[in-house]
Amino acid sequence: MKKVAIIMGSDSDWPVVKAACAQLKEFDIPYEAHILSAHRTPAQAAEFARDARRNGFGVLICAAGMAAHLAGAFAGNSTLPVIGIPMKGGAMDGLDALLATVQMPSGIPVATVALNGAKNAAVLAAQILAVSDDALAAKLDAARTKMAAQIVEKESKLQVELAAL
Ligand code: RP5
Repeated sequence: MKKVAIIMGSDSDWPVVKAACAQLKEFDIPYEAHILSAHRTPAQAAEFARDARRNGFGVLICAAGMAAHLAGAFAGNSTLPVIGIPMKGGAMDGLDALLATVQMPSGIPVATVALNGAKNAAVLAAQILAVSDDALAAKLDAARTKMAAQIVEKESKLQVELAAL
């Protein structure tokens, strides 16, 4: 199976980004996580992105806050699918990162998840890899079934509470 690369701009992103690692691990998807910065280590970030396909990666997840150019820089240096996680925080509490990540120029897409949306970034990466992996697709189906069962249980509890009012 192709690997997923999880790149974050700083170690301050890790407490949120580790949820993406946990989700990939749950699906048994091989991954690597690295700190690379579009601004502080631009050459290393560009090199990683340019070599990613050759190094066995299938999807790139990039998390960054504030002037969040990391996902865009990776997208500009690779034709692998790039998923951007805009990080909350800073003077605008993430609105700046959200816009910097999502508003990409035509032809260089970044699939942007919600602020701090690390889990969804991993699930989307899994869905991309599952296009050509039936076993992984079955795991995604099982996760959806589990989620649905949890909602059914919550609905039952709500109805019990309502009846007791
Ligand atoms: C971004 O700036 C990083 O991704 C991080 O979200 C933010 C703050 O970085 P630090 O100042 O904590 O290193 O590049």
